[in-house]
Amino acid sequence: MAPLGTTGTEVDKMMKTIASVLAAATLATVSLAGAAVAEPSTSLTVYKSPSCGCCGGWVDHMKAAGFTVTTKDTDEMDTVKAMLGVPADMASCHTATINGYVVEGHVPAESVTRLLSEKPKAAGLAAPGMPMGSPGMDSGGASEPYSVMLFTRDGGTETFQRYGQ
Ligand SMILES: [Cu+2]
Repeated sequence: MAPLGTTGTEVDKMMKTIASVLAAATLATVSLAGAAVAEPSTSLTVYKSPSCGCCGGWVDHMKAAGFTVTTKDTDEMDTVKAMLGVPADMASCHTATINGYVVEGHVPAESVTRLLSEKPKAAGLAAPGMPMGSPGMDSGGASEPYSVMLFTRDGGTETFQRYGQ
C-alpha cells in the first residue's frame, strides 16, 4: 500500500465525516427550533442573513415588545425557509420560530401575540415581501397598507390581520 494512497483515503474519510457532522448540526438546529416544545411563549428564534439590516430592526421591535430573541445568522435562508415550510409566495427576509409556529418577515409583535393566544391550526404567520412601514421597515418614514397572512403546511393562506388601512 503506497503512503500517498493511504493519506488520500484518510483525508477523504475525514472530509466525509466533517460534511456529515455539519449537515447533522444544521438539521438539529432547524428541527429543534421548529418543534412544538414547551418553551416560554415569549421566546423567539430568528434566522437571518448576517448582513440584513431590516431584520435587526424587527428583532429590536420584538425585544421592545417583551419577547426574548435568539438570533441565528446564516447564509442559508432558502434552506431554512424550505425546512420550516414557508410557502414561496409568503417569503420575506428573516424567518422566526416560536412555540412551534413560524413567523416569516416583518410581522408586528401584536399579531404574534394574537397568534400565541388564539393558537390557530396553522404553520405560522407571514408579512410577505418587505412592506414599507412594518416593524423594521419603518426607518424611512414611508408606509403602505399590508396584510399579515396565516399559512398552513400545505401552502394554504388567509388574511390574519391588516395594517395601515
Ligand atoms: Cu426585511
